[in-house]
Amino acid sequence: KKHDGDSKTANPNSRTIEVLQQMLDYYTRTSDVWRTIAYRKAISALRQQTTKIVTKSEAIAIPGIGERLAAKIEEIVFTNRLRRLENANFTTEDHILQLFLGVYGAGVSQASRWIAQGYRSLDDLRTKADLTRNQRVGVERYDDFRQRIPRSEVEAHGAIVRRAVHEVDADVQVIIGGSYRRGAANSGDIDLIITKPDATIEQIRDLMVDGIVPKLFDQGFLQTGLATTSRGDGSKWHGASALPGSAIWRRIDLLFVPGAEIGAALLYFTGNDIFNRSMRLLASKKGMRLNQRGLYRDVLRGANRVKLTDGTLVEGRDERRIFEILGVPWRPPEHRIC
Ligand code: DCP
Ligand code: MG
Ligand code: MN
Repeated sequence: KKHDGDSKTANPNSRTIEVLQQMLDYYTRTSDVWRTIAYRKAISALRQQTTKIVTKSEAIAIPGIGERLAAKIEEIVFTNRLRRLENANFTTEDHILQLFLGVYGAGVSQASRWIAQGYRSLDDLRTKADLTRNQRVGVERYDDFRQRIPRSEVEAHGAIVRRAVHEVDADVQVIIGGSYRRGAANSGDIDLIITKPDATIEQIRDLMVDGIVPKLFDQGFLQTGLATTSRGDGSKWHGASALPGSAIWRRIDLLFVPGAEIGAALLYFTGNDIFNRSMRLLASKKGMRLNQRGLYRDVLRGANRVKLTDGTLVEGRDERRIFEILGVPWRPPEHRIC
């Protein structure tokens, strides 16, 4: 019988797995897809072994473990560690990479480029790097944007925008989406869906961008706008806001949604992202297509499921109907966490 509950002592390869796991964590963080797959496979193969794998040739004999990983396994067993993990550069670079990944809008490629250019701290970035305006805001407001936003504060930001909107048009709705709508106790940013039953997206965007956004800047609520990285279709406004009397900037997204698409938009902007992916996949299996604008049928697909036509809109306005048509029992937002 195995040791009670302690899998570390139960598996003869537990130490090897532990070291490989640290490498896997690193490659996951750096989005190194191929190494991530190789390390996952090797770890799961090792977990199934009942004897301790010691040599490279023993390791290679196991399906799922290739030559280079086999060599690493042998090194771990004989030295009880992996040189690569203890390489000083590797460890510090990993920490710096994580630091730089925290800059709003910076992905792995940008963060790695800064490291390659010799930058080692946020101060380096601030004083020496050639930053875009977005990146500069991300660096200056690093600590602000990393903090979670309590639910009550998300509500307060929403209320300020709603008041400004209603002074101009009482029929425009401001709905707080994202993790807030899923019932989260705190959020990473504030997602506000701005919509009106019979309005087009142009009408809502004009109202917001020409009228409300400048007004909210004048009030001192909005602090800065942030350009979209993806090709913007004008349906969003990204920026930062702060409550009166607070020095902390929060990330805020204004999402402009025509009345005819509010159901699909609510579904999309409530998430979470994994839930959205599973709903889109389901739609595609049923020969339909779901996106943030609506549920469509008769989408013609060619080789490799490449979309050839947009298809006909089935439902856009009613969130519940989209569930019904897809044959999925209604899931309240709080239960859309995958
Ligand atoms: N979304 C998505 N896929 C993405 C990004 C976003 O489907 N790659 C959808 C689902 C999200 C919603 O948009 O719930 C809002 O995006 P956020 O990045 O603001 O994520 P959340 O609001 O869910 O979480 P957080 O509290 O971190 O803001
Ligand atoms: Mg959010
Ligand atoms: Mn958001």
